[in-house]
Parts: sequence; structure tokens; C-alpha cells
Amino acid sequence: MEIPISKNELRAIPHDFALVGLDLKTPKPIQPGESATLRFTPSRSGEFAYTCTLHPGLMDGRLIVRP
Ligand SMILES: [Cu+2]
Repeated sequence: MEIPISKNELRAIPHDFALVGLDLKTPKPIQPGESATLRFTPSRSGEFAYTCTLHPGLMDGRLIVRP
């Protein structure tokens, strides 16, 4: 599975994308105007938490993998 990370449209600050507890994240911060893709092979269906490690608690969510 490839997770296309949307283009960072914010003009001033970088972000990244990490799947919590899986040691899987974009290799470097995504600078303003850049895009990234993360490869992920889910071991199960269900929910996987993600975050921006540069802004934890502010940019979090859940990736849902359906069976
Ligand atoms: Cu961020």
C-alpha cells in the first residue's frame, strides 16, 4: 500500500507523517511545497494511528484499513 502524503501547502513549516508504534515514517520532513509517498504493508485490517512527529498532539489521526 502506498500512502500519498498530500502536498504540504503551508508556506512556513515542515511536517512529516509517522504511523505510531510501527517505526514507519517519512524519511525526512516534508518541506513547504513538497509531497511524499510512504509505503506501508498492513499486517491486519483496522485502525492505525498516525501523527506528525514535529507537531505531536496537533496533527494526529487514524488510518483505516478495511478487510
Ligand atoms: Cu506537522
